[in-house]
Amino acid sequence: MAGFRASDEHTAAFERDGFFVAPSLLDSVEIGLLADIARADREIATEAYGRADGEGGAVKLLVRNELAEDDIYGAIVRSERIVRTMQRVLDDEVYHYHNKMILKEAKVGGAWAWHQDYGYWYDNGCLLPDMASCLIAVDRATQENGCLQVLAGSHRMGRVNHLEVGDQTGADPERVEAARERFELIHCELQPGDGIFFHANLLHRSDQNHSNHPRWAFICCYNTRRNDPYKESRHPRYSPLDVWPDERIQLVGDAQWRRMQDYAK
Ligand SMILES: O=C(O)CCC(=O)C(=O)O
Repeated sequence: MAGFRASDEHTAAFERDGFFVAPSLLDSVEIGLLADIARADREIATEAYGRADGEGGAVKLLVRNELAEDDIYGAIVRSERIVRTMQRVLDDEVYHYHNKMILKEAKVGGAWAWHQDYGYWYDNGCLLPDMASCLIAVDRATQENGCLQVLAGSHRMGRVNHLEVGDQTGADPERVEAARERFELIHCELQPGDGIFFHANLLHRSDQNHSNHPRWAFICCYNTRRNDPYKESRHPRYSPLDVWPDERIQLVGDAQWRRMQDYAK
């Protein structure tokens, strides 16, 4: 679905369920480039860090606040198909809040505790939960390798208190237990390139990966202009986001991959 654009049905699903899946958000060439580049990316290999999951494992990730002009990550974050969709579902101009690569490795990949992203971002000076993320499956995501799980409609609960779970911050377990009785649990099984757009108050989690298959995902997080944080924090305040044509994902990705191969010679 190169050139994906959100429809009224997508907007309605986002309002009702707090998320929707966009199959083939990145086409096979684009996701192939992202997977090759990310797996050969020295910064990811050396800088990704672990956070204990409270279940004896650790999640591994690399968060980036800055966007480069010449890499595939920046081209995806700026792509019209994602930015225009975010603007539509959040009903405002959006800017890049940060992006992250989730490295859920085969056999050892850690779990994510139930949480809302706004549970983390609330303390960053964001007054409104008018924020959202787009998760793109780098690898096939299944129940076996710890795909994303969501409680459909739980974003309407508003912000839930968050407490420490291992090195992570998790939503109040009593509230989560009650929410599980009322909101449908969906396992978001995805093919490489599929995307999920989800609201910052949607409760979500994922299991440890005991399978032989890695489950990496790239997540682009956006804030709205009207929700410019009132104070400095670890993620940026508003600055205009340059929106790029969708075709630049492949153009920039191809060039980056060629540079990486030349460098490796
Ligand atoms: O990839 C996952 O399983 C979840 C990641 C997540 O929830 C997050 O980064 O906030």
